[in-house]
Parts: sequence; structure tokens; C-alpha cells
Amino acid sequence: AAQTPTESIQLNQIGFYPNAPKHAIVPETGRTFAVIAGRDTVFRGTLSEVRTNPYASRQTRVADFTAFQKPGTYQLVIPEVGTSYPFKIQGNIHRSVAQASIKMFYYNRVSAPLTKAYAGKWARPVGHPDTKVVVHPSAASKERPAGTVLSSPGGWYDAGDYNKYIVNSGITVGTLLSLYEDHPAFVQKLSLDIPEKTNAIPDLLDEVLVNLRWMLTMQDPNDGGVYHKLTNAKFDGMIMPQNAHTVRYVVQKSTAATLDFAAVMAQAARVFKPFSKALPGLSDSCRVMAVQAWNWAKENPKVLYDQDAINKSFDPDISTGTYGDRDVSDEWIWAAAELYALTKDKQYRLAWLPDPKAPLPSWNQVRTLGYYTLTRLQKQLPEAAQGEVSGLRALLLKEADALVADYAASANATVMGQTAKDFIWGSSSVAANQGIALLHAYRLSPRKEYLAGALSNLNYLLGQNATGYCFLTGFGSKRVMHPHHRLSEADGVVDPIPGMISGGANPGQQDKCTTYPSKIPDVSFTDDVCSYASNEIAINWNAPLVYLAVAMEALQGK
Ligand code: G3I
Ligand code: 9MR
Repeated sequence: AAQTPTESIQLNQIGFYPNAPKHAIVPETGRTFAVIAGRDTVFRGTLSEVRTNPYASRQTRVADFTAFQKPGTYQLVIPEVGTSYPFKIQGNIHRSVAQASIKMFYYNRVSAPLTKAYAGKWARPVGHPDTKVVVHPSAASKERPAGTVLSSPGGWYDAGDYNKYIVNSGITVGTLLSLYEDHPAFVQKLSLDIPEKTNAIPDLLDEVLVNLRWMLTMQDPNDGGVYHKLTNAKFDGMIMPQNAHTVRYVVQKSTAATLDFAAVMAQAARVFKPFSKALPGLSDSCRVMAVQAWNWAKENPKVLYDQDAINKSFDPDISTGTYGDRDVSDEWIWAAAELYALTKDKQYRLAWLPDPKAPLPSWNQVRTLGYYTLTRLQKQLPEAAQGEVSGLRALLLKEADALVADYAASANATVMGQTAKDFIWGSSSVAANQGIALLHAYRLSPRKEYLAGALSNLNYLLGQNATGYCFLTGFGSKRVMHPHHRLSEADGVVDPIPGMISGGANPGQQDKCTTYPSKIPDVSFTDDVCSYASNEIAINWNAPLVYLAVAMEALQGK
């Protein structure tokens, strides 16, 4: 009789490309393993030596079945442990993961009804029209005094909450546009089941336009400054959008929001230029608005978003997400890099001149996004910048070499999680962004180690991790069912909206949920709606997964 699969064998619960590395993480009690297809044993192997990781109590062994390449559906058996969840070996194995992780953005559209034809059982009426948004006193200007009513519809809900934040939109849209720029031919052919699928624009860019058009409404045309966010005063309860009617505000212009806006609009001006016939004027508007944003930032170089200070001076109090970056030096670099790549104007080059660091991108650390662009477009840049961009190439490769140096012998055999520091709020996005960093290294120097390292982190997200969860809703055998996501919680549908990557393990446990199994970093996760610190979803976590999954599909077979 078939055995109930054990969650102690941790592997990508979707599967593997035939020619790719294939690993599973198993408890140290095992010695040998077999790959089975039904009753037939198709491959046998010996487990690795015992491995430990420096921060967890766990000891593991690794099953390596890379040599087995035959397409099919299989399970892994370890006599002392049990039988794994089923997985496939197949070409295009991550196609549906790639498509679903993009469709997540469709499901999170604001100010739009979702029809049965595209949303199935998650169809819902329009919510948050955002056509009557109030200028909060913190955002008042001569032309737009407090109480002025603006229209700022559309975009995507940021996360489990219903607010819209420019800073987080910045890295999200930038990452998706970069995917298009790095794999244009593949992305043009990637079809998505969204309402715009028959128009002349690649479907991924159609979805990006939903948020880009909202972002454009967040710039004050009178001075070029960009509002930090569009938000309720307080977080909504767990209700559906059509039932949420509290006042929405635009709040204080900030330097971080304005520079992120400048970077994204400069990139969009470049990406949408070839689509000028279908989108007349868009590319030019993006370019003009990017420059206006930059000019506002030059006049206001360090307006930080400090919600406590705002609440001391103005009413009503605002208590929603802050995205309150304390250091905007990296936003300057990203905006300057994108504006230089677009205009080749020397004033911008002087503003991105490298200092030798390329930290992993996150909402509050964006300089490396600029380095990705400068190295991607190196051949089109002026002679004056060539030496510096070559320096950036070397820097990106150095960072990638550090990521792949030791992971293959680590307890999880993934680049993610070699150090406890990887497990922060939204740790899944750390895994995905490490993957992207390695794919950029592969673009610059096509070494197999980079590709294998990137894939190891996709495997991490889909099940090769200490929690045993496949972190992508709607996928895998051990599924995330209760993400902190108002739409999924309030809709009365058992299944959460599919294609959303859960934030992942985070020992901070800032939500104070009582259902965490442990404080050890790599297992500090709970599939509980209370857990916004480990089980929320967010656009800036999905975007790097989209990049990683789509790029792996584009590069499979290499
Ligand atoms: O900067 C420190 C770093 O120095 C330190 O080593 C590290 C150790 O934990 O913490 C770092 O600060 C963290 C910060 O994110 C930067 O990564 C904070 O602990 C952590 O609490 C903070 O979490 C942010 C969270 O909002 C709370 O502000 C998340 O990154 C951010 O993704 C999340 O965003 C929320 C929005 O506000 C509202 N919408 C939902 C969204 C997702 O949860
Ligand atoms: O739902 C909110 C989530 O999107 C945020 O990430 C999180 C931290 O800012 O806050 C959540 O809202 C909670 C609030 O902070 C405290 N009361 C309970 C809310 C969750 O329902």
C-alpha cells in the first residue's frame, strides 16, 4: 500500500528540469535513498555525510539524484524516514509557477472588478475606486491645500493590507521591468490569462502598466514631488474591498518615494519606447516626469518619512505601513543610474559613481538595481562611463561568488539560509533576490554555478527548506492555506488566492502570534492568518519570485 508522505523529506514539491541539479534534504537518521515511480525503483543513491547549520539545531543529510534525468512523476524513499511528496522531472517544470506568480498581481488589482472569466472563484466587485482621495495636512502645498480632493485610482494592493505605497511599488515595478529587459524574447511569448491578453503589448508589461499608471498619478505636477503613500488612516479589518469605505489620503511627499519614482519612470520610458504606437505619449510622459521628480529631490534631498513626527503635527493620525527608510543614499544612486542610462546626461553619472558595495536589493536598499541596469546597457553607454561600469561588473561577480562559494555543502544545500541573517521579515524575498543576483552574474559570465545557485533558491521557495512548506499559495503538497491577506481571508473561499509567495521564516515574530513552532530562524514560520511577520504576502516579494521563475524557464537547458 502507498505510504503517507512524510514532511521530513524536503524538496521542491513541483519538480526539476531533467538536466538540472536535484537535491532533497533529509533527517540524519537516513543512510541510502531510492527514487521510485509507483512500485518501481528507478534510481538508488547514498546520502551525504551529516551536515549542520550554524544557527539551527537541525542536522541533515542530502540526497543528490542529479544524475537521474528521465521525465516522469516520482517519490523519494529513505527506509529510516519514509516517502517524500511526489515531484516531477520535466521540461518547463516551472512554467505554471511563473505564470501564477505574475497573475497574483491581477488578483490584487485596486479599483477594478475581477470577473469570473479571469478570476474564477475569486471574482469580486470593484473596491477602492480612489477617485476621491484627500490631501492629508502633511502633504499640503500652496496649490493643493489640506483637504484638496484628488483622483488616484488603480494599481495593486501592497500586501495583506489595502494601501498603496510608492516606495514598495518602486522596487516591485523596477524588478518586473528588468525581467522584461533581460529576457525580452521569452517574456513576449509568455501569455497570461488577464483581460489585456489580446492587445499588442506583452502580457507582463500589461500587468506592470496597471501599477505604473497609478504611480503616475502620485506625482504633484506643480512641483514634481511624489506622495509617499495612498492610505486609510488605519488598517482595515479583515473585510472585502467592496465593503471598505473609509477615507483615503495621500500623505507627505518624501525623497525616497520621489527618487524611486524617478528611477522607475526613467526605466519605463526606455522599456515602453518601442510601444509608442500602442501607447502614444506614455514613454515621453515617463521621461518628463522622471526628470521633474529628480529636480524635486535635488531641492529636497533628505525628506524622510517619519510617521511619528507626522502624527505629532497633523490630524488624523496615520498608522498604516511606513516603508520609512532612514537612508536615501541608495535611492539617489538608483535614480541617477536609470536617468543616466536614459539620457546619457553627465550630471546623473556624477551621482551614481560607484562605491564598492552591491548589497542585495530590498525596498529600502535599491542601489544594486541601478547597477543591474548599468551593466545590462553597458555597450550603449558613453565612453566616459565604461571604466566605472566595468568596475560594477566585477563587483556584481564578486558578490555572486560569495553567495555560491559554500552553499553546496551547507545543511540545506541552498544559497538561501547559509546565515541566520537571511531570515528577516519577508525572508522569501531574500531567497528570490539572491537568485536574481546570481542570474545577473550568469548574464555577465555564464558559469553553471551561478545558474545552479539561483535554482537552489527556487527549490528553497518551493519546498527545499526547513519548514517543509511550499511557500507559493496554490502549489505543492504542504501548502500555505492561511496567508495574512485580507482578500483571501474575507472572501469565504477556502483556497487562498493562488500564486502568492508567503513572507517566510522570520524569528523576529513581530506579530506576537502564539502558533510559531520555534524561534530558530529557519523554522520560525506559522501558516496562520495572525502572522503578518512570517505569513503575509507582498508585491515586492512576488516580483523577485516572478523574475527568478521566469528567468529559470527562459534559461532551462543551459
Ligand atoms: O534595519 C534593520 C536591520 O538593521 C536589522 O539587522 C534587522 C534585524 O531584524 O532589522 C532591520 O529592520 C527591519 C526592517 O523591516 C528592514 O528590513 C525590521 O526589523 C522589520 O520590522 C521591518 O519590517 C518591515 C515591516 O513592514 C514593518 O515595518 C518589512 O520589511 C516590510 O516589508 C513590511 O511592509 C509591510 C508594510 O509596512 C504594510 N503592508 C504590508 C507590508 C508587508 O508586511
Ligand atoms: O495587516 C497589517 C499588515 O499588512 C502589516 O504588515 C502589519 C504591520 O504593519 O500590520 C497589520 O495590521 C495589524 C496591525 O498592525 C495591528 N492590529 C492588527 C492588524 C492585523 O489585522
